[in-house]
Amino acid sequence: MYKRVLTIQDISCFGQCSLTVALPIISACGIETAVLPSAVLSTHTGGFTGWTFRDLTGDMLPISEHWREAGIQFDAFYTGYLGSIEQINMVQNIMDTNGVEGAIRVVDPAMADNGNLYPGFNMEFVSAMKDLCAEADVLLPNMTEACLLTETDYRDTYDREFAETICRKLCGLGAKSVVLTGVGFRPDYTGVLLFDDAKFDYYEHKKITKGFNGTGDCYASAFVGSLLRGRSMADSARIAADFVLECIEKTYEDKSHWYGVKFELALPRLIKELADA
Ligand code: PXL
Repeated sequence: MYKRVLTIQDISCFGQCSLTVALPIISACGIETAVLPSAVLSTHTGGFTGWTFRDLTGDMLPISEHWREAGIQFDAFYTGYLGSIEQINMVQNIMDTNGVEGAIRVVDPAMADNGNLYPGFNMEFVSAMKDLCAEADVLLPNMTEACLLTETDYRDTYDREFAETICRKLCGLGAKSVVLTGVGFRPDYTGVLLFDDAKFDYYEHKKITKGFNGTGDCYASAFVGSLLRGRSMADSARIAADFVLECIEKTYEDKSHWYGVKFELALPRLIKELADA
C-alpha cells in the first residue's frame, strides 16, 4: 500500500542533513513524503560557523491547520531536529490531530552526538524532548542522546548490559520500541540495538571512521522508508544500517567532503533492496 509520511525537522540548505536527506531518501523508498520545516538554516551547525537561522515556529500550526481543513492526513510522522521547546509542544499537537487512526510515530531526538549537545541546546530542551519520546512508537537515539534522555553519564566504551539497560529505561519513559544507533562493543565494529516487544536484536557491522554529520538523519530516513514499505523493525534497522555504511564508504576518502555523506550514491542499492518482495 502507498503510504504518506510527514517529516518535521529543519531544512539546512547546505550540508546534507535533516530535510535535504529525509525527503529524497524516503521518497526513493516509494513513500509519499510531506515536509514541515521547523527552521531554515544556511548550513547545519556541525562544523560550520556563522550560519543563518530563520525560525518557522509561527508557521507550523497554520500549516497543519490548513491540512486539517483540506482533509489531508498522514499514515506516519517522523520528527528530527527541532529548534525550540515550543516546537516540541507543537509537534505533539500535530501528531495528535493530523494523523490517521493509529498513525506511526517515529522520533529521532536529534540534539546531540559524541558526548555533546549540539550548539544552542540545553538540559531544559532535553527534558521537553523526553515528553516527545514518551509518545514514540519507535525512538531512534544515538548513544549520546540516549544517555541524556535517561540521565546516564555518557561513556565511550560500555558493554551490552549497559546498552540494554539504557533501552529499557527509554521504554520506561513511554516509547514503545527503541533502535539505539552507533552501538559498538569491540574495536572497529559498530551496530544498532533494537528493543521491541521485550526482545533485543543486535545488528553489528564494521565501523569505518569516527562519524559524519547527518548520518543519523540518513539512518532514520532509510529506517522510516523501510518500515513504511512493510519491512519488520529488525529488517528496517538492518537495511538502514547497511545504507549508512555504504553512504560512509562512498564519502570517507574524499577529505573535502567533511560536512555530510554522499547518500545519493547509495540510493540505488536501497531502492533495489526495497523493490524485492
Ligand atoms: O543532523 C542533525 C542536524 C540537523 N539539523 C541541524 C543540525 C544538525 C546537526 O548538527 O545542526 C541544523
